[in-house]
Amino acid sequence: MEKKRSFTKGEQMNKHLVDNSDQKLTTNDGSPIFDNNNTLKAGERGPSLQQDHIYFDKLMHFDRERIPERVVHARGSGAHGTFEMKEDISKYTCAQFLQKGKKTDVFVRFSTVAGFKGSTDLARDVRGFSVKFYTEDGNYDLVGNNIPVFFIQDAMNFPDLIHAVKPEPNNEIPQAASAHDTFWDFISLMPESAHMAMWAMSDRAIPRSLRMMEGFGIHTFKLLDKSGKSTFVKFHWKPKLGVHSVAWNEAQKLSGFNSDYHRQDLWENIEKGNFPQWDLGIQLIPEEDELKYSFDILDATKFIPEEVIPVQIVGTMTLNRNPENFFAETEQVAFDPGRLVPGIDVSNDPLLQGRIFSYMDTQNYRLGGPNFHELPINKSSNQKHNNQKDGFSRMDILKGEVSYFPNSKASGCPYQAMLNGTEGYQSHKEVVDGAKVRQRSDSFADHFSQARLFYNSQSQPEKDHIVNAFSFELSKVSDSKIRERQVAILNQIDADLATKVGANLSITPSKELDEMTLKFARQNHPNYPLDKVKTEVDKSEALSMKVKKNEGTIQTRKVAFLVEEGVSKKSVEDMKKALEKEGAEAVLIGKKVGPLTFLEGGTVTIAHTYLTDPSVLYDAVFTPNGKSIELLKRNPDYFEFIHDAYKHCKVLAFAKDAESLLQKSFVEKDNGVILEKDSSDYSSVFINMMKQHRVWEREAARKVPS
Ligand code: HDD
Repeated sequence: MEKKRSFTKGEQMNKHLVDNSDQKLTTNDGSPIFDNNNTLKAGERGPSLQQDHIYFDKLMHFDRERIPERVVHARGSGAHGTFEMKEDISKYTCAQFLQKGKKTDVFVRFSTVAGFKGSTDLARDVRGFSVKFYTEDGNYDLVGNNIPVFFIQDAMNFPDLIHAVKPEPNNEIPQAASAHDTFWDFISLMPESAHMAMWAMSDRAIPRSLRMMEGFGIHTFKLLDKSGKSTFVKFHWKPKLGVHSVAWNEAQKLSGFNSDYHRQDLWENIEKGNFPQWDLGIQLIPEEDELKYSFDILDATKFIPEEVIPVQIVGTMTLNRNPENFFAETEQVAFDPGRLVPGIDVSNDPLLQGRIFSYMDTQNYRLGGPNFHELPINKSSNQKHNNQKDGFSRMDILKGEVSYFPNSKASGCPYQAMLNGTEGYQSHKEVVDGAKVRQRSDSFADHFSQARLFYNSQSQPEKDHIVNAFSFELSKVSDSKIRERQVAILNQIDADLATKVGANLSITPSKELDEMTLKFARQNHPNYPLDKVKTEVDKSEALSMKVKKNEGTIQTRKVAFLVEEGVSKKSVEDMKKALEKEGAEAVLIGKKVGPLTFLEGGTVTIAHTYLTDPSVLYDAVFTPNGKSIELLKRNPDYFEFIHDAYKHCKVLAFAKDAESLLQKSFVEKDNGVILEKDSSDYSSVFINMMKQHRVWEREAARKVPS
């Protein structure tokens, strides 16, 4: 039987759209409302009446508007898009949506982990990266993060990890931050989290944009071919715009100036047609190689270096449509790593196995019962058919008297695939043989080699940022024992790292792990620490975010043009044209909103000012020529703007007349300060420097904190 999708996800959802334009106001039951301002009263000044069904209808709904926020990943932003499979991997999987040329609708939700629903986007935190594929065989959810490893190895520890990182239970402080005692208490007692802690303290945890972060399925999954043969697989999402971060000082300021920074950036770019794209990459591990590596592929605190198994790019995802309604779509979307389709199965990773229960359970609670999969955003784009019925808020109307199987009264329908000679979902027929134990495999006992590999693979500025991040976080820990315990863990990873962090905390790193850390580790591995493991590689280039020479793009980057009355139109236009040719955007920032007159005559409307738009909202800064320079000289906001940009290692360009402004500032000439007088084509020099993302050398040379 040919499988056909009857409609795309978008068309399916459009059937639920409600458009209020030109419509009469009604109650929830459609009864027209005469007056939406006044409750029903006994006389103009009299008491309200019990029979005011219109008021009750309105308030009853309002009183129940909130649903429980997600217990983790509460803060999120979503978008619709398409995934297109470009390579042939039919040898490994029969998953329909992974067949070459297939296009599949997707919904993606990005999130932070620890903060509440209304918390800042710029927290130092892991980012969630969840993709729901609406495939012809039902929904497949890839619920990953922007970091390829996790804090813990077994799902049993998950509630403890989350309790430790969330605000402390007595005073509910701090919000969306891991810099507090309980988090580091837990981490310093769980050496298995050392590797992930390194990633969380790296710039990966403060992305420049949701569009500029990688995604990882993290766990090892299984691809299954038609005959049931399994191949282990790791999934990667590689952003076309590169992987970029902000500076920590910038992140803190952004949280104040625009705590919706990432959400707005995603929304605005999709509205502008700058559709973000990621390539899907896979690492394949033949079944027979399961035990070949220095790490256990079932251990979610480990990744597979790309030098050991290359990432093959097989498809591309494009996000091209914003949700119509945040609550209906982004809030109600229900992800679950257990939503699997034929051709994909889970591995025995104990973290993944535990997730299968938790997501389904939490959606049932959060979305009020077992029919959450009938909500438009969660509904599969192929119609579901089964004998499940009833439950809160059931929307599907099951026809006929039959809701059981087997039956003869409905000719056995809905029938099992096998009865029709076709294949439905098949689990991998793995042979399992083992005693029932609550135990951790010693193949999970190496906690530091990959943390070291990660650190060794970072560029110097990235290493410095990791030192700064640990120093910041541990300085906020009040219990000195916890600080010492964590520095002892860092010493197992890298002595220089531990010494530098220790120096900022007045701690001499201990050579040995703390007794309490050892005690907890020995609960899982009685002979802990075990022999040191030799990793396959000492360094992996893919782990660094450093932009390679002659690579990088400035597409969708925002450049602030600092202008005043009398600015040269030519100077503005020339630079703007050069930037737009590369896909960047020029934004004029003035003292006040409204018209501004050019040197050459004519006006431009200023929509952004120093009041609303600080430097942290922009990737680079340009000061054009014109009479404006004299006014800028007397404007302290101008200097604050360029000083902040300079401090955050951004590229600054100055047209000829504007160079005189430098004398009044603390900006010193370096590779990232571009002067018109130095080059006949200074816009190209500016653009090329911007492609490097930041001038991180400035931190070391100038001692500017970022
Ligand atoms: Fe989880 C949400 C990612 C381990 C239990 N998780 C959630 C979301 C993401 C992740 C991206 C947000 C989904 C959305 O956008 O709606 N979680 C991960 C990753 C993990 C991981 C990458 C490890 C590799 N999670 C994990 C474990 C458990 C959970 C071990 C429990 C045993 N996660 C949940 C949850 C959440 C959730 C409680 C909260 C809201 C939700 O599920 O929908 O079930």
